[in-house]
Amino acid sequence: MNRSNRAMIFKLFFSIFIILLPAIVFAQTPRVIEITGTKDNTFRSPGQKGSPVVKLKAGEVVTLRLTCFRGPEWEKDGTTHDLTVKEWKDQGWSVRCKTGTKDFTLVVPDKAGTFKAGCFNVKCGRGHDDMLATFIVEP
Ligand SMILES: [Cu+2]
Repeated sequence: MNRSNRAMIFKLFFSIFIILLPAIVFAQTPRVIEITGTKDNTFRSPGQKGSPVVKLKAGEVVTLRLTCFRGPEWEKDGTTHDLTVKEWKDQGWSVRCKTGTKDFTLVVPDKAGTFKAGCFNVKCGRGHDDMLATFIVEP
């Protein structure tokens, strides 16, 4: 194989790589799950009324985008709410937020089922015990 053939093959593969790059990047970008912890101590999700119900795929990587507002009570360090799934706690599904928006990259565990998420650890005042969301994990 001569030099110009090799250069052509390199150009061909490089072009294919450049064309496929957006697909590769897009496929690896986790889905964003937006949840807001409100000043009234509820969880809300865009496009939904009431307590959020979020469908997830077992094993899926997601970006949990948590936006928090300060309720009637908060912790000394400024933490306003947390979002915890008790069954998944050891896999990172217990995150805390201060006022503002924070992203968490999390892996949905493999077991299908319905799981409750709640503000279980930060005493945010009135409504705290009902500050819930539901995750439905599909196989
Ligand atoms: Cu709370």
